Amino acid sequence: MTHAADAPTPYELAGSAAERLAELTGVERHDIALVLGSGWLPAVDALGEATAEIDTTDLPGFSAAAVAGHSGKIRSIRTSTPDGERHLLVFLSRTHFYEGKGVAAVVHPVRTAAAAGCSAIVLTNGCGGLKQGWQPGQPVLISDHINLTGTSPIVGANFVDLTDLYSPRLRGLCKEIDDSLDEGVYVQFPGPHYETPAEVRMAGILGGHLVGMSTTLEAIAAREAGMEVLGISLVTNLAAGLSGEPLNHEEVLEAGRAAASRMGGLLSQVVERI
Ligand code: 8IG
Repeated sequence: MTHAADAPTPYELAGSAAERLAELTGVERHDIALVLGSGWLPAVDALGEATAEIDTTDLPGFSAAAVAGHSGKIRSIRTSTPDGERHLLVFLSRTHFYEGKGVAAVVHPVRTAAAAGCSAIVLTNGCGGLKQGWQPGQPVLISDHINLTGTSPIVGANFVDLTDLYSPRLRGLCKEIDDSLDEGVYVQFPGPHYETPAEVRMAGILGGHLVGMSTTLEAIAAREAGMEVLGISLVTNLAAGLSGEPLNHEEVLEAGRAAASRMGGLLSQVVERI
């Protein structure tokens, strides 16, 4: 996208959102951001004491949330760690690529988090799983991604390196907390329809293990902004064609409710150690 001479750049818009965020939350700088995907909302209460909750639409550049089970809210949470107090910035929903609002809208929360001071971001999602033996309700660490959206959040000749995009250090911390955690390559399809069984087979042949509709563009924007990225998928369903059952959004929400305490425990412990 190009910008009219008088329109703010995406970075300026994120800077304005971060300023307003500081005013509305009373928190000058946040430390770690989390984006909660499908099925992750029930885990949020484990993170700590909410000191403020605001509507995304109160900040410049955000538009309203569109999916059931997602709420357009941002929570500021205070936690204490052995190293002192931390301020978490938790997005209870995200803007998806399939909403058609443009890539800049998809990554605006990430850029706002960076402008608000966050040096790390935890991107979570609900997704379909391809690996034999994975069960609905199982969290999987994202080791790498394949971006099938055909686009990038970065504009212009900025050749951002994506080697080790999903921080090996942060994945290691998660495995110290729970050594049963598996890893996988996340494949982002544009959506909003789920894959056909043939597309799921394709994703597997390409080296993918998880299929979803989010995360990769946000991770790229986070890397561009210099943040450390942790990606965690909740396998809410077996990918299309693997279970013999059709996919539905209700099973996604149910998998989240069932796995909430495991995911809440994982998130709160890893955030404490980041
Ligand atoms: I939750 O099976 C959830 N989101 N593309 N495929 C894709 N997105 C998803 C899926 C899935 N499950």
